[in-house]
Amino acid sequence: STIENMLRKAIEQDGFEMVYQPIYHVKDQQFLSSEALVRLKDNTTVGFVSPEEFIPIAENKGLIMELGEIVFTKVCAFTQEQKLPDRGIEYIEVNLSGIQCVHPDLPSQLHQIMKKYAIAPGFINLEITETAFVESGEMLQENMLKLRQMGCSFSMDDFGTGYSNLSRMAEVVYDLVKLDKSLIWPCFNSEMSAETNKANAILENIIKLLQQLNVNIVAEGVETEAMANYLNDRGVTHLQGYYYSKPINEGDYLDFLTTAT
Ligand code: G
Ligand code: G
Ligand code: MN
Ligand code: NA
Repeated sequence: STIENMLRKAIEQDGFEMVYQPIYHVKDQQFLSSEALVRLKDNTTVGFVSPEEFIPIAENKGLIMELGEIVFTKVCAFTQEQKLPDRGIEYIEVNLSGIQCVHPDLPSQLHQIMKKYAIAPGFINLEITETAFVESGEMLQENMLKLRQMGCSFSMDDFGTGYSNLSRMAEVVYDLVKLDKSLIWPCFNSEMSAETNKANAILENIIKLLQQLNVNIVAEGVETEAMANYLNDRGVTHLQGYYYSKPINEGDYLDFLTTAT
């Protein structure tokens, strides 16, 4: 496909760029973390191809480990060059796809890159989708254990979208759960319907459940002040979304950090 060709070319010719979406820490009232998201430059349109399109192709064509290496190297190089920990940033969240999570080379790949750029593993939070957590077997457990022993932390991403296998919530270890926007947005329909009321009941009780599991919660897709207030009132600890900032390039992220708060 054309996307496959673009991917292969980008892997050879440094055709990727990372963007960062700041995450608001309610208790500290500051943007102490961010999510790193990869962008594939599209030279034909001056725009970008969405990762929703090219990540699945990278996975199917056996390119995802190479892409993951590029992504992680960019995050670590940026962190070192710009001394993000000295700017108060506590950690950066990096997405891992299902195939990366269960690849036997993952822990050593990440370890080598962190070592090369002198990044403390505690600075790295790995986002694994709910579905991968639930489907995965021993390889994921082994990889996570190794990475956790190094000092990395974990987020369960897209919570509420896959098979929320609640019985496994007790077995797997994670530091943060990211509430998907599809759990949040239906609570903010303009007309108050029975559906809105149910969506509210679901969200409120999921928040309570996660609080009882003693896990921090990141709400995704926070687009309005009303959403931010609602989540804040219910004790959600971390807020992420366009209300605060879109994912922004390195330069804009540095500007954001100096002007925000
Ligand atoms: O904002 P955005 O369109 O970037 O994200 C779309 C999807 O692509 C998200 O679900 C996200 O998990 C995935 N994604 C974005 N960046 C990366 C990355 O660096 N690695 C992997 N594996 N997935 C990513
Ligand atoms: O699957 P994951 O949670 O990693 O993907 C994050 C995706 O959500 C990215 O595509 C990112 O650009 C997008 N995103 C982040 N904040 C918002 C928001 O407030 N509104 C919308 N519509 N998308 C958002
Ligand atoms: Mn994510
Ligand atoms: Na994701």
